[in-house]
Amino acid sequence: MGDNSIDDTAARVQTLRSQLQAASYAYYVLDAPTLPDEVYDRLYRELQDLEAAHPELVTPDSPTQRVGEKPAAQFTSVRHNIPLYSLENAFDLTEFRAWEDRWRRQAPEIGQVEYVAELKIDGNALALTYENGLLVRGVTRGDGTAGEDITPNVRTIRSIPLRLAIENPPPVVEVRGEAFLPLDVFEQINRDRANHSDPPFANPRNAAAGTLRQLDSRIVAARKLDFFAYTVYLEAGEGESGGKSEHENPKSKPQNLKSPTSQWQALEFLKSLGFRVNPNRQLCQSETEVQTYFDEWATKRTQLSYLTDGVVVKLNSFALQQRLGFTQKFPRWAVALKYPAEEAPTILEAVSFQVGRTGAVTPVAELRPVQLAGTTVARATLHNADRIAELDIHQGDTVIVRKAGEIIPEVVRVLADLRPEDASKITMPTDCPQCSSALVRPDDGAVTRCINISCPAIVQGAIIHWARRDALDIEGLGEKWVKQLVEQRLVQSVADLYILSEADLEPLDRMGKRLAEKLVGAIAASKTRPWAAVLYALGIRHVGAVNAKTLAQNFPTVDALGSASAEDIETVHTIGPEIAQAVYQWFQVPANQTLIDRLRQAGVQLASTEAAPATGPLAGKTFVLTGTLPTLTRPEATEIIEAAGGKVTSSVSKATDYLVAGEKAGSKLTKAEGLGIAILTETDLLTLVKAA
Ligand code: 3BA
Repeated sequence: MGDNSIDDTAARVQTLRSQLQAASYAYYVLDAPTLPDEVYDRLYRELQDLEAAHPELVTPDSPTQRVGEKPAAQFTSVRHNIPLYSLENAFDLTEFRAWEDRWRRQAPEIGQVEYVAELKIDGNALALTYENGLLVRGVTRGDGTAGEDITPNVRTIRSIPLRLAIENPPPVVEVRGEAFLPLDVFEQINRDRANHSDPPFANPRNAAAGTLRQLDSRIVAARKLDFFAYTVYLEAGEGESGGKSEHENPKSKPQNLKSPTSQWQALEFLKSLGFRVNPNRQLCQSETEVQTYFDEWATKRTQLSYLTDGVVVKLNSFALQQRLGFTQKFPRWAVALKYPAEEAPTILEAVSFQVGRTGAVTPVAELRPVQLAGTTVARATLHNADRIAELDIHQGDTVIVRKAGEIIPEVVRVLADLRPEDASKITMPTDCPQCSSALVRPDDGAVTRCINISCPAIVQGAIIHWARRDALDIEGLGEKWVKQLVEQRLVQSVADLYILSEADLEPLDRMGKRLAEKLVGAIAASKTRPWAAVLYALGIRHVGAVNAKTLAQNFPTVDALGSASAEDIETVHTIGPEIAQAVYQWFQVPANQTLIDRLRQAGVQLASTEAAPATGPLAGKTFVLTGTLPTLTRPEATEIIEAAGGKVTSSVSKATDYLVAGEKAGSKLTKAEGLGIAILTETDLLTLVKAA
């Protein structure tokens, strides 16, 4: 390649980067998409390919550098140059007035002031450092003095720019704000966790905190965190303290930069740097305007896609902020005006124990109905045996239930003083409430389980999961039919569905001939659902719809997956050791093997059906992928090979033409070398696709 074409490539890479960056900003920060997904994906792929072929052109602010890295061993603790103070709370307007009186007494010369009212996002504070415009560090708040360096995780947050959007940025810029999980993402995570019998996160803030502290940033990338910025320090350097830096040394700043002198300007400035800034802010000229804003958002906030727990009120002028300064813990110029938590007292009438499809037994409080956050709550979760013991909960107790956002209500406290005499203590049952077999609880787990695979509750749950829209999509197979089918022992496993006849179904209560006919048809139609959906439907722990799709792409047949070792499975990008182990173990259980055999007989799809095109540069060639490739995920590499007419299989044999090996390649590499099979790097592969 001549110099010219290198230059051309560099220029193209630059163009792609700015196009992708602009589209991503429009999508994630402005919430106003400019490019269709397909176009974005095509440009992204082109950039990825160019970078793979020219690793020297990769830069840390490239849109490809957000995907996450392999697990870190642990995070390191970093001291904040400027501490992150806490916010003083005011729980009502009287307390807000008391706060105002206090600072006025301290600075009696100050007359009328302007406040900035911001929504208080219920998330986790982060401090982001930019050096020469590039994001170099992201640190949690920690105790305010020192936090954890979680830079790889921060890089996955799409609304955080990897490079500041201004020319000639100051050498060091520190931006602070709140990382949070949108409610729909939070709910999806908890649904997935429930499906895998993992304990749910109590609220979006805990889920965000847990996500930010994930050692595997690939998991973080999948969780879609978001970020609102609210503080910026220019030239935040060693030893400087809060709020001072921007006024003391104006000369060393680039001439064209106008430093903000108020919180309102700072928020506008953060927007110009490329950050997402919460749009629902307001300048208030009086305490009354603060009150109006607070009242207005008390209801409007319930419509937002993220949780807020109050309003942060800040003196607008930086000069006044500086005049007031800080106490040991708080800035004197800011206060958090909190909304009351959505809690209410009621009476615990009984506790029932639900058995889920994984056998997990969940205690559920049956409550005297109570109004909470606009809905009537009659049931609340008690989570698990530990929680019951901790609460020391008794029948008839007065309990406090809480509901925040869309979260399942929970019992948070017991008012033991109000307990009726001789109330009986609630304990976890020793036997399954559905099938009476003994429940087990592993020493290391919070979850109590029924392990009888024929337990009607488990079978019912498994069938309902199997019939879900995103699984086998069996229309009409709802709870009332499943219950009868299981009770009458017509169905004891999902495989039994496929031998049901209309005559079997017709006698069911309220079924009739027409419905029976429809249902048999719907069950038959489910046989064409793709292998990925079937894999998801099997209900293997940790295998939600997304993981199932990834696994199905990398293991195109049930036999390939069933014969893979946990290590093989783990080499797939985004599949961690816990998932890999769960899949491997599932296939080792003889009853599960029998289930697969019966499904195969029934004609359910246990392999991918997309046939590779017979033409293309790689036509007729068989590839095996192993290890972690530098830029491509397994599904991406598979797609590239298949698009070029090649075939990807999971195990190395004499029929294999090429092994594409990445980092951490194991036994497959050894085997391929033994068989004399050609070994390719990712770059070799891409060259091969292009050259041919
Ligand atoms: N503004 C949280 N602190 C905030 C800068 C001060 C501040 C917050 C805020 C101290 C929000 C305390 C942790 C911290 C940066 C210290 C907000 C929010 N302002 N809008 C006044 O939305 N949760 N939290 N973060 N420094």
